[in-house]
Amino acid sequence: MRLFRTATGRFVEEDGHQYRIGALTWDALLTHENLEACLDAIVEGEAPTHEFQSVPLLPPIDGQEVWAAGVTYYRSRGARMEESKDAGGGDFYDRVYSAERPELFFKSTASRTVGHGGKVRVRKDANWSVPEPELTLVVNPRGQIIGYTIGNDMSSRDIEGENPLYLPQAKVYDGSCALGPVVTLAGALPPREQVAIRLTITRAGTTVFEGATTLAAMKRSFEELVSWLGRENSFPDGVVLLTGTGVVPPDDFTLAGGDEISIDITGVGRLTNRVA
Ligand code: DO4
Ligand code: MG
Repeated sequence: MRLFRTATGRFVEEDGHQYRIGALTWDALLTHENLEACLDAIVEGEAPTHEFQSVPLLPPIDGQEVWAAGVTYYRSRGARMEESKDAGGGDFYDRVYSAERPELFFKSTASRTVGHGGKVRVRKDANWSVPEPELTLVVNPRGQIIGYTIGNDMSSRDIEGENPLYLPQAKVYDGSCALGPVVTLAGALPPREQVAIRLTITRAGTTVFEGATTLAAMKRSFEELVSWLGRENSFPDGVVLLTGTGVVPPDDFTLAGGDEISIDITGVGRLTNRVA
């Protein structure tokens, strides 16, 4: 089952048919006591709709905060250590990779986040910018993972590399996050070792970077990340959590205006955005 948030309302999809969710807002769905039963009742009680076809998709968040985990893959640890070695920051990334407490940071709000087909941005005061393709957990206020979507944690590597204390500026700015296209409900995601995450960047029709990993390479469990995030923090409307990147373009790569970024995740779909 998949959930869609669109410009004309919310839809649930089952077996290739879409059904309009009339009465419930996005926040009501994400905080629902029994989301699966509620969606089953809609699928069984309503006729499928065709009005869904050409409706623009919105990012799958409304009142939810967006958080992110970092250095959850060995590849990310190595890339951060390299980019911050001149600033003496390398050791911190090595330590957080194997520490019990994960790196968790506030990433975005709904107003800074774009959906499938929206434009992401690079900072004007950065000269080394990359996308980060990340499986993203959709979590209800009770800390239960109710679904999965795709996240792009846009990052300014020169700013974060200059000083780890600049992380919020490297990570949080207008257009710094893309989410979507849909939410695949929990239970519909294949086993971790079968879930591939692929990043493709094209410039003027030519592929300039392609790379992939699988969830099997992630060091931490989803439950572990959610449990740390929920320590001393409550999320009345639920929260979405990007789980870190295992795909990093080479150090001489930086995004340019007009680049097209596509992220494919097995069982979730493809999120595509252009750089403004
Ligand atoms: O520690 C810096 C950010 C790490 C990150 O965003 C990632 O590993 O995905
Ligand atoms: Mg990241």
